[in-house]
Amino acid sequence: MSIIMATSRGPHSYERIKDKHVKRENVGGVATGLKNVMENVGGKWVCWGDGAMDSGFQHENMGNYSIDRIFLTQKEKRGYYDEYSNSILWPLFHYFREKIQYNSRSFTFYESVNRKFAAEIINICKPEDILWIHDYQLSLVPGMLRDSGLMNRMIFTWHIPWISGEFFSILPERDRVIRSIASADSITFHTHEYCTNFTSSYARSTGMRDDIKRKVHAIPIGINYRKFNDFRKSGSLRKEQKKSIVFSIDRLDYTKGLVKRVRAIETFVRKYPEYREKFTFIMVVTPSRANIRGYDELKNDLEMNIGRVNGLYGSISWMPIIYMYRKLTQSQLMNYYYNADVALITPLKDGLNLVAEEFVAATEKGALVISEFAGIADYLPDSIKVNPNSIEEISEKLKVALDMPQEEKLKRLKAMKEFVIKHDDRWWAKKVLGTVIP
Ligand code: GDG
Repeated sequence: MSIIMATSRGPHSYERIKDKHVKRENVGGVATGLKNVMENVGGKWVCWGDGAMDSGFQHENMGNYSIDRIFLTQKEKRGYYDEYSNSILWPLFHYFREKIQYNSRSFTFYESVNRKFAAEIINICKPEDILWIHDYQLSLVPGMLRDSGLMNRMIFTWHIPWISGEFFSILPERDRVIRSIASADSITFHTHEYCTNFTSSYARSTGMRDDIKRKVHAIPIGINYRKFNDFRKSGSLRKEQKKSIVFSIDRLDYTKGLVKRVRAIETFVRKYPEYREKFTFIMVVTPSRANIRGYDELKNDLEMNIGRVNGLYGSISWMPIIYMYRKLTQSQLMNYYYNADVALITPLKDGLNLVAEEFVAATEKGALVISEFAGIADYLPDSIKVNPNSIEEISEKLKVALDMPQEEKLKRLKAMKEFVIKHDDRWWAKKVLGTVIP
């Protein structure tokens, strides 16, 4: 058995820095998880070569698997990626109706780029290969492969939320999108709610329900727990802290609830002055989608709010918020996870949220405050759940986390770790592949 994997962005890209080719790893949890699958099972990985020097690496041999890169013009990138994927599908599938910047021209690019992916897959695949297509950028690929007559076993994995049938019906191209996805043999989501929503969206579009149900599976993506555990055992992490550390890391995105989180810190400091100088909120925001309209404004709004809170309550000896706008290395990130007392993760909507899983894996003492609208909240009943739309509630739940007796924290952490260990990246891949392998 061999796999043909298709994702919009690949496991790594090549950039030119000071006249040298530099390999840049795609550090997110999805890329790492899929890389492990490919290393173990073998096959071909079709992806967009978005690095400045990727054209020198169209076909790259990685040992047990190889990478096939597809190249896009600037116009294709804008229409397919910036516009249709990230300014229409992304806000739609996170219930941000007012952020949807619809234009029908971008769908033409989306369709033609999906066709490029499909053509490459058709070109390289053998009848026994399993095709595993990922996420909202490639929703038309399954249908295009079936239309070409390909009968291979096919899995489609959707990484973001699937919304209610009524909201999905806003999309003018809804029938094309859902019929294409439905032509895969197995469709996986992170939660049962997304499965139910998908089934009812399909029923609205086609009038049929029962034939799709058996193909749809809730299988939440897991992380490489072993990596976090080994890092922890290396012992180089511990820092003596006088103040409690509250930590968060997110890509810069309006779905992540960043401004409300900062305003919740402000409310907390105002309402509970006894906590001043006793904690620090370390907020890391990773640059993302810089070309897309609205992301710059979000950054300005966020930074103005952080400045205001620090201006109001900070002193020479204490700032409530330490803010970083940059990408951390993996070991820096692990250090923050390890040393944090509380992870404050409050997306307004999130498919799953790998950061929550990573924190649970890395910490030995921390409490997790998690938005009830992140998919992972369904699986971690021992976390402290919060409605991220309420600044008051975030501030109260932060207090609960900071005040929680050590014994209670450890008891909850043990239960959460059990989930993350059992449902790791290997479990996920095996379970997903198991939906098409008898
Ligand atoms: C999508 C869905 C779903 C982030 N900044 C740095 C860094 N990261 C890593 C984290 C984590 C990953 O990126 C982010 O994953 P999330 O799940 O939190 O969020 P999305 O990127 O929006 O992912 C989401 C996911 O797909 C999987 O299906 O859970 O709901 O939106 O792994 O650690 N890593 C390093 N430095 C950074 O600055 N090293």
